[in-house]
Formats: sequence, C-alpha cells, structure tokens
Amino acid sequence: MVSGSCDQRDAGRGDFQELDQIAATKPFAKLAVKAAAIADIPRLVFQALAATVAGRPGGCYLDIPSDVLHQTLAETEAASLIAEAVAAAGSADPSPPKHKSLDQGIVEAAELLRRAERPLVVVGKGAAYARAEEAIQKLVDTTGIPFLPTPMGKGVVPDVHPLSSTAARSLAIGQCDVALVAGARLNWLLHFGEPPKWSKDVKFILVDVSEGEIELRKPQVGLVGDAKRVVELLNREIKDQPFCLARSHPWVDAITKKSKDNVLKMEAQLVKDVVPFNFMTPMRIIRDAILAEGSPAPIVVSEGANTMDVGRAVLVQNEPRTRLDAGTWGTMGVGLGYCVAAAVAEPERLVVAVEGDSGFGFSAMEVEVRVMASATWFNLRKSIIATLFVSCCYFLLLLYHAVVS
Ligand SMILES: Cc1ncc(C[n+]2csc(CCOP(=O)(O)OP(=O)(O)O)c2C)c(N)n1
Repeated sequence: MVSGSCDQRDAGRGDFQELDQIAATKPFAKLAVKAAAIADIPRLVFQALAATVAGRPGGCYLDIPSDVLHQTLAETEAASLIAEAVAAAGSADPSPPKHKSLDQGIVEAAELLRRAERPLVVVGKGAAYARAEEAIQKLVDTTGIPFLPTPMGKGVVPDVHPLSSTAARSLAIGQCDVALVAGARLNWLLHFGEPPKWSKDVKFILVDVSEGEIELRKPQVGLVGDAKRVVELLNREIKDQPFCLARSHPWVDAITKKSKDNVLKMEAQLVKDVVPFNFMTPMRIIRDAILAEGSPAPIVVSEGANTMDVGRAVLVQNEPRTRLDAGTWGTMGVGLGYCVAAAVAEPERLVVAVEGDSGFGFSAMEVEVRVMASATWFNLRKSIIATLFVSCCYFLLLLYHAVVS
C-alpha cells in the first residue's frame, strides 16, 4: 500500500492530518517504510514488493510524505535510480530461503505416513501459492492417501479426485492418525489441530515456509520450507520404499463411502428448485455455469458468511489458485478488489464473484474500477463478474411469482 502523509518539516507540530503512519502500520505490515526524499522511492518500491512476496506473502506499507511528492529530479537521474533499483532486485537471490537440512525430517515424515493406519494430506493455500500441485497430486496418487483441501487449497488436487475427503471432513480430521499438513496453519480454521475435532493421538507433519509456525504448533515432524520443494523431497523418499493404500483399504473405503453419502444428500438438496431462493438453488446454477466453462477454469471470488460457506461446499474447483475468498480472518470487502486483481493477473480466465449482499456492499464501488478498467486494458468479453445478490434475487423472484400468479 502506498499512501501520503504530512510534510516532514511539520511533523510533530500538529500539521493537518498528521499521524505517525509508520508506527500505526508496523504491527500489521511485513514492512513499513517512509521515503524521506524522492531519490528513495525506486529502491523502497522494489524493497516493499520483494518483502510482500517473500516467504509467507503479506502486505507492506510505503509512506510518501507530501513534501517528497512535490520534489523533482532530472529525468536522467530518475532513470538511473530506477535502473539501479531494478538491478538490485534482479541480483537478489530468488531461491527460497535455505533452512537447516530437511533430510532427517523427510525420512521421519515418510516413515510416519508409511506406518499410518489412517493418514491424511491437508492441502492449504500455501501449497497453492507455492505451485505444489504436481507434487501433491503425485503424492496422493502414488500413496492413495485421502486429502482434504482448506478453502483456498481447493483445486490444488481437483475437487473431483476420488480421494477428496471434502465431503467427509469431520470423519477425516476426527479419525486420521497421521496428518501431513502442507501450506496450512493449524489455526481456528483447522480447529488448532486439537480435540475434540481431531483425535488426541494424531501426529502432525507440518510443512510451512515459516519456522515460527512450526515452533508455535510443535508438530511431530516440522518441515520448514516451500511446500513444492518439501513435497517433492517427500515423493523422492517414498519412491525408494513405495506404499499405496488400496481403494478397499478400510480407511480409504470409510472416507469414500462417507463422501459419497454426503454428496448424495447435498445433491438431493441441490436438484430442488426452491423458490423463493434458498442458498442452494442459486449456488447450483452458478456451479453448473462455472463447470460448463471448462478449462481454463474461472477464478471464483467468494465472499459473505453463508454465501461463502455454502459456496465452499457446492462450487467445484478443479484447477489450482481458482478460489479467492475472505480468507482466514473472513474480512468482508475484499471480494471485488480481488476480482479486479484476478482479472489483471489472469486475463484469459473468467472471474466470477459469488457475493452476499452485505459483502458486496463493503466494496461495491470497485465495480466502477472494474468497468472503467475493462474499457481500457481488460478483455471484457472474456472476463465477467457474476455477482450474487441474495436479497435482490429474492426480491426478483417474489416479483416473478407475483407476475406468474
Ligand atoms: C470488515 C468486516 N466487517 C464486518 C464483518 C462481520 N461480518 C461477517 S459476515 C458479515 C456479513 C455477511 O453477509 P452477506 O455478505 O450478505 O452474506 P450472507 O451471510 O448473506 O451469505 C459481516 C458484516 C467482517 N467479517 N469483516
């Protein structure tokens, strides 16, 4: 985030809208820096971008005081400052941070999975971010271990994969004896990895880019590193002494049966055309429309409370990084900004926002940004926003019924 602040000479003297913004943003940002002079700007922009995407991604803050905004410099000097900043960024080591050797941990993790009676792979958004889809799919396919995606981990392994335990979540986490958690934090979304949702004897193998996360959770085996790299190492280790749970294995069979059962129950609800709309009927219509798009799959932005929860269960993600939702903290207002960002990042994909009316209201003005941007550099025909206004649909249906009757 780039923002302005008061003139540096007047700071501390009660200037208009004076605030120590660096102090205010520091607790929430990975990096909070101020450009004290115009010449600092290129270096700080690159520094903030690098910090944003390094390790666990997160927001950075760059403060440009008003006196700096009014400074000028020669175009040639600006060009050389930018060139220097680009060169410095280019020479930075792009490889993931080196951590202490993973060798021992990888052997222990493979052994734990091999000996487990009821193993589970939990796929988090960190795995999606690390582009670990090939490695994780290979792990699941070669070992036959069921997997459970977190909301934004959906699609790393296709939702339609027969070993998906999304529809048998309670059984999977409640009864697994070893859980490999790749790129997901054991926070409230995963019930802190504790009973009663998890068995008290479950052994966790935790893969995370942040050493702090491993120290906090104290898993049986902690593997600090990028999910793609770690799972690739694990695949290599397993290859030397392969194992695979058959579909008839009691654990796999129990998960598959439970999933089928629950999917059937949900489908029975989904096929009904409930009017006035409940959450299921419009969600089914949206699901089918999205699936009809095929590949490249649309990016689904999901926001709201019930809308997001029901959408997580009903909407199908078969490609990685195709679901963005209000995230770990359930922050309303991110949805339409995400749409704009997703359309910029992936112009060849449709972007479909499935929003509760309140969530939509938090950032409805972004639609204007979206429309203005479409006219200039987005391909409008290929990039749509389908927004679900539950209350509006309800109203329209009442109207429809009034007309029909
Ligand atoms: C920034 C922010 N403010 C307030 C909330 C509290 N909150 C949680 S869900 C929600 C509204 C959800 O309503 P809606 O988007 O209509 O979704 P629905 O439940 O109808 O599907 C609010 C305000 C929040 N999560 N984030």
